[in-house]
Amino acid sequence: MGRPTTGDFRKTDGWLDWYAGPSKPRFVLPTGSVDAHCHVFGPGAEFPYAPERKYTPCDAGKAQLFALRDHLGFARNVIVQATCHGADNRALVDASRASAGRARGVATVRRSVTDTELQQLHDAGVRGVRFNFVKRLVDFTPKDELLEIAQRIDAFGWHVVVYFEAVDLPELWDFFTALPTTVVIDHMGRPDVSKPLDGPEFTLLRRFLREHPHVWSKVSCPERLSNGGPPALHGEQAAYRDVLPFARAIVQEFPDRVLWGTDWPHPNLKGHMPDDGLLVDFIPHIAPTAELQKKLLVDNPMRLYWPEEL
Ligand code: 0GY
Repeated sequence: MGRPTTGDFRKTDGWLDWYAGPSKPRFVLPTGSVDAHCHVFGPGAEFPYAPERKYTPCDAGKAQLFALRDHLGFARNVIVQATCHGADNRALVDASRASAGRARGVATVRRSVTDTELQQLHDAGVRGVRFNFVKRLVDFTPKDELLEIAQRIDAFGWHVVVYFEAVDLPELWDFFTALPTTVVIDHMGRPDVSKPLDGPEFTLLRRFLREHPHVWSKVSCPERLSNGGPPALHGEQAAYRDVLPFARAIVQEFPDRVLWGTDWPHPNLKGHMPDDGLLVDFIPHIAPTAELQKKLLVDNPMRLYWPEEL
């Protein structure tokens, strides 16, 4: 896959580059599996990073993403606009167009977006917008603006992906339930996995999912949520063990509303950069049966991103 570069931009201090030369997973992905959460970064020389960004990543372009897809055994990608590109979706659109129909996208748009621009994004494969509430990543956007965007994109049949920290769910609850579209929660709403599974925060997330059938969750990012170290071996039971019960609980209770993604190239990771092959080997620990694996990796993402093929 080659080594990451920085282009003309100076990477954020301490930025970890993605893992070059990932291993081959032991877990054989079901045919037609979708990596439903990944990003492209630039390359900055071609698709400059946004002036309002909170970090400058290493370049991580479409060719490297598609090489990883093939190496791991995925058939398709859902490319999620990363905050370092702001509302400039050109890198995402370029990657999606180059994928020959094997990628769809989740964009970031502002209130000023026109219907023509939304149609162009749709034609390029965009099927959702992302609202980000993680304060270290974005500036505040008023909720009435976001609601207006949600109403506009609902007309295109898109959904809203939301990224927030677990402690903020109570404050965001009413806003999320007012959204007219399907709502997809990134990374299980970032639970603090040092707290008990049946503690108030995660119980609230489960209640939120239980009471709102239009809400889905990604069960991705064990490497981001874990307080333990990386797995040393393929299929090692202990890998990210503290995250396991959280992800498994969501998959088991809401098997038709869960998605999984690598999160490549893993923005803002501290401590270690995961080998994506080992990350794939985490999947059977959270979705232990072939039926659950097929829902998580094929049926659910196809329903959301390629419904015309079902
Ligand atoms: C993720 C997580 C992060 C970053 C972004 O768009 C982004 O910048 O999503 C993070 O820093 O937690 O989903 O990739």
